[in-house]
Amino acid sequence: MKDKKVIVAGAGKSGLASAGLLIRNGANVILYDGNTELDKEALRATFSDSDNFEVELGELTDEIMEGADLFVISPGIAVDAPFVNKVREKGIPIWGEIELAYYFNKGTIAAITGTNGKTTTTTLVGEIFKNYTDDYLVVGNIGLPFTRFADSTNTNTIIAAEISSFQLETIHTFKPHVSAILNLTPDHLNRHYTLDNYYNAKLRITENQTDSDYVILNYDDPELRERAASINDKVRKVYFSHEIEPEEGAFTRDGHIYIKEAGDEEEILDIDKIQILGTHNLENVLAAVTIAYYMKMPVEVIRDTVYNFKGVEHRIEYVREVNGVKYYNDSKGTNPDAAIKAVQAMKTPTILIGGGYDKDSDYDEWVETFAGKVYLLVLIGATADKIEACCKKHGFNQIIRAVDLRNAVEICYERAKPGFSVLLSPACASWDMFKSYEERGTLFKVYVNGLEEN
Ligand code: UMA
Repeated sequence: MKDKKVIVAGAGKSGLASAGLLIRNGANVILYDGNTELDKEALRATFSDSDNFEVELGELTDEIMEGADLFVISPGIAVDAPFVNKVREKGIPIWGEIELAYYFNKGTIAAITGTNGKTTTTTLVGEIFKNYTDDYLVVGNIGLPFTRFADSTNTNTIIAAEISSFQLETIHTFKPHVSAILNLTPDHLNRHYTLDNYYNAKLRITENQTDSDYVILNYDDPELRERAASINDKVRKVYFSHEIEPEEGAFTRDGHIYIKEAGDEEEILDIDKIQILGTHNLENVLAAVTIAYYMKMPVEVIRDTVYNFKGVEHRIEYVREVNGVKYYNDSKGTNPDAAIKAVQAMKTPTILIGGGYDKDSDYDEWVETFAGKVYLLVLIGATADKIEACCKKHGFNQIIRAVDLRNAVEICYERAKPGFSVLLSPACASWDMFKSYEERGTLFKVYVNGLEEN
């Protein structure tokens, strides 16, 4: 990368980390962002000690692109955005942020994708790594760009990487030693247009793997099971399941998780001792255990870590009890499928806060889970009309509109009876009202923590 002219597109977390990595390694970097409202000087000041760093906002002109050797794209930028097409037409190579990180990486990667459960599984795998060695990383879509750390890895580093479909669209040589696809359900249709495109992007996690690598697959996901046939047949396929006992991989029997490898079975742990709840979390544990096992983690480390694991922030996270009502933050329920799992995990009548940014999702199945569970739906955000229409179609009429999240929490506080639960699980992304689902969940917790007991 020394003395190369590299344009880094997107001045978010990924772009800033990529720019830093490139600057550290001698490239001449132009950080580009389409948003003219950003503070150019503040961005410039991020790397104030570098002479090889410029910031450009607004239009990506021919002048900026002149002589560029590489274009590094952030995951949030659509690969068919008009300015990206211009870059492509000019023949400038386009690498995703993950590809750039991989170029510098020396460690062994366990890469995890899927529609849901990625963050929980990646976090748990990361915890297992942490309990085994100091030389580990947890990176990727989880919120810590891989490019931030890629050039500090060595051949002993083990890396748990959460990888989104957006990130996989722009890989070229990225090759995890162990990859995992947790499930395939509809999401992000506004970006990928078709389910085929979306699922194929996810399957790309395996495209450079060879016969010394593994892909861990959820046998119980019918869509994934069918599409697994199209995976590059060099890579070794390993399944996890709580429905059958696969020939190679993890399964449940008599309340325990086992792994079978080359005909040998090993008992890994007792399911009763897992603290995170719900079938989806059992799947996440099965996935994490299998990934860790094939990353050669000792079984005792895997077992102890799982037993101590309490879950992830914003994922059916218990916040507090007020007036006999339990409040849960599931801001990470950013699509109907994830939100269905949260509704199903509730054990009491529930007031649900839903709605947000429109990703062209279909809400029917989500609304169908409300019967007998959701007492009231409080709607916020851009999708409120669409969700309300869908609810009415399914005969669910217990709906109140809130002006914002604070107001939604107030409505829940007034309406919830002792013994109820209040669940923020929007089934939508947050980007219409918040910077991220983290901001949405954090604000929810602030409002809930401000409620008074009476
Ligand atoms: N931008 C442009 N032109 C465009 C679109 C965006 O210039 O056409 C600019 C924006 O003005 C903005 C920047 O790009 O300044 C944002 O880039 P980004 O959206 O890639 O955001 P990052 O902060 O780099 O965050 C990304 C991931 N975001 C997305 O995929 C949308 C984060 O995943 C990830 O944690 C982070 O990199 C670190 O790897 C978030 C996410 O929502 C959590 N992911 C989706 C999901 O989980 O469902 C896939």
